[in-house]
Amino acid sequence: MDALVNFQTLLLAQLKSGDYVGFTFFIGSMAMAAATVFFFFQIGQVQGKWKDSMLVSGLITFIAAVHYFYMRDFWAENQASPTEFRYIDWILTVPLMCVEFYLILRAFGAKQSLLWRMIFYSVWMLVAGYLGETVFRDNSPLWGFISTIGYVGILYEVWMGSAKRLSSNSNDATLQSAFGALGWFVLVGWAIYPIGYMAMESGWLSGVIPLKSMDIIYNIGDAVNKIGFGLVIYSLAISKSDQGGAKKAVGAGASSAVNA
Ligand SMILES: *C/C=C(C)/C=C/C=C(C)/C=C/C1=C(C)CCCC1(C)C
Repeated sequence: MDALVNFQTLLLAQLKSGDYVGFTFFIGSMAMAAATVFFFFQIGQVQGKWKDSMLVSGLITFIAAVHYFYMRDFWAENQASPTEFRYIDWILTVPLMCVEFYLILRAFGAKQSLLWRMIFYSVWMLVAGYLGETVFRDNSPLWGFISTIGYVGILYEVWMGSAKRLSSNSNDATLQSAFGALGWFVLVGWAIYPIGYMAMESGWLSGVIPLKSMDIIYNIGDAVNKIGFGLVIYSLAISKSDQGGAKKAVGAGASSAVNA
């Protein structure tokens, strides 16, 4: 009985009407759940190694969906930012996005050192951001700056560093256009987060955009970046699988022609 009651408070903490921040948590949890179902089902539609890429896309939105259910509840009960859940989510999902880069570039010679560098930059970025939002809030601009160094490291790899070189040298137009789209997600989509960070109380933008907008901005960022990123991977995986299928069909046609 107790467990049942707890379960109800977990899922049913009420959002009050007019609680727009709360609604974006709710929409976020549903969008992430729906995207997860989609990505997992599509694993069956793609071939070979592309199944790994689709699995990782689904894991990213799955982890986010679970966190969004908790965050919605936390917000409904406390009307305060669920900072811990937020950063636990990010520290799991951002490295998985680095894994996506590694997986699509592996066939073109990506080394594990690239993966670990990108993961190191993201952990750096997120730990510094967390400290700036919690323990050292009075110094949030300084910690935001330290965090940005990690962000710039990721940008460097994707726009100029070895990830970029592998993509440019790949001679594969489909890969290059997907890689380019992912690069824009990292440059523009991820830039949403520092804006949310600066909207926090005492942050640089707190007078400019309304208080309480921090979570709305983070929620929009997550939906755009996690689902959008996954969709780019999906379309790459699908077109690669189709190309593979087409080649096989041509090959089969050729051999039956030979047989005939
Ligand atoms: C799915 C979640 C994603 C893609 C989260 C990305 C988060 C960031 C790019 C956060 C960046 C930050 C800075 C660059 C400076 C201020 C502190 C952060 C952590 C908000």
